[in-house]
Amino acid sequence: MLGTHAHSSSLTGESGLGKSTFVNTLFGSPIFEPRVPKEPSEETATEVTIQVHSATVEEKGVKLKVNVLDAPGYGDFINNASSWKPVVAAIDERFDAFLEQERKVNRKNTVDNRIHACLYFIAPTGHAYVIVVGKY
Ligand SMILES: Nc1nc2c(ncn2[C@@H]2O[C@H](COP(=O)(O)OP(=O)(O)O)[C@@H](O)[C@H]2O)c(=O)[nH]1
Ligand SMILES: [Mg+2]
Repeated sequence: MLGTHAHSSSLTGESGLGKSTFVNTLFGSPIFEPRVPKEPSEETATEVTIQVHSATVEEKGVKLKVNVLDAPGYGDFINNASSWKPVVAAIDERFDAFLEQERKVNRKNTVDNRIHACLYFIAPTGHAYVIVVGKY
């Protein structure tokens, strides 16, 4: 083993666009569990939450810790004007946490949880890209 590297991504887009499937295929690892249909009586979320899915993938002796931030609920409501806020907050928080560690005298055990890549999925249906984030 040559050491463990970490990579964090943020995954954003409406439900059912294939985000989880894409990430599982990209890393060749079941980072996201297969989708389980909801019971009709099950309560649906009323706000966007951030869920972190992690896995360690290994290729030719190099281990990579993959963290994927999912934002279930993004763009799924009638009013999606604030859907972007938890996503941006999660990116900012991780950046701030890294900066805080960089300011310390001892930076030996620095953990880098910053988001390295943001993937935004656009629905292939409809006539145009509906801007959820663009107005702010
Ligand atoms: N036809 C087709 N179906 C896909 C593709 N990617 C995902 N799916 C299906 O679309 C559904 C939603 O996928 P999922 O990855 O859970 O979407 P998410 O809600 O954006 O994470 C699942 O039933 C997948 O099997 C694709 O490239 N083509
Ligand atoms: Mg998903």
